[in-house]
Amino acid sequence: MNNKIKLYSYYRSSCSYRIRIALYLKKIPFEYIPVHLTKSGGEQNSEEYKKLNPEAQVPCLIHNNQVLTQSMAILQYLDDIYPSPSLFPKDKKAQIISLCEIINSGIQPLQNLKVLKYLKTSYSGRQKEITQWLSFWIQNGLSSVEKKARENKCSPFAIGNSITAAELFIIPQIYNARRFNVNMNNFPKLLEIEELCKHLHPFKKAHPDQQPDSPWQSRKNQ
Ligand SMILES: N[C@@H](CCC(=O)N[C@@H](CS)C(=O)NCC(=O)O)C(=O)O
Repeated sequence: MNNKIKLYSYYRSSCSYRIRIALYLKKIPFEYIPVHLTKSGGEQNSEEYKKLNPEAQVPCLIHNNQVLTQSMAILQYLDDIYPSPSLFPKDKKAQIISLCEIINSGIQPLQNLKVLKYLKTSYSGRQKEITQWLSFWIQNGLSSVEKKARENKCSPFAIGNSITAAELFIIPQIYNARRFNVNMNNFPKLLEIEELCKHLHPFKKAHPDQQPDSPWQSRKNQ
């Protein structure tokens, strides 16, 4: 039986980015399967993909004939089967999940492609206003994340003394915040976390520009 993990991902998807960082951090080999979220109405909406993941979203991870969706569940699964390094150290688990959820359920759903598409159609494509609206909500959520992370005064990390799932949510969210013109200078602790992570191999490898389906990669290969 082939036990190699398969990850259905899109280079710019922040939820897939979380899983990629975890896989590189834990040194878990995996096969990357791109799902283009915008081409021809979005490959996530194809009947074939929906047979695999009826939620019509990425990430989707296959392991040992199990189909796993929802990045938080996938991260916990990976942490169970490959405990080191731990993404959810037991003594800080609730705090870590609490921070992650500000992004996972408070910010990311609003920046999702299908939500933006809906706003564009319903509000006659007023892109500038839509970006402003989104940028407001991203800043609102990031302010709470910044406050929580600042409570961790004795370490440059968000919670505790090492990288945890918190950084796996923060870094992709910063990437998306920039796409939507959020001024990150309002979040000094988050910038400090970014500076620290951007030099680390798992974060570099998981970056959207490094993915096989990124336009940067196809240009490089031309
Ligand atoms: N709560 C889910 C959200 C997944 C999600 O929203 N994925 C986005 C990309 S980051 C997606 O596939 N969007 C497709 C669409 O909006 O049509 C998770 O954490 O995995």
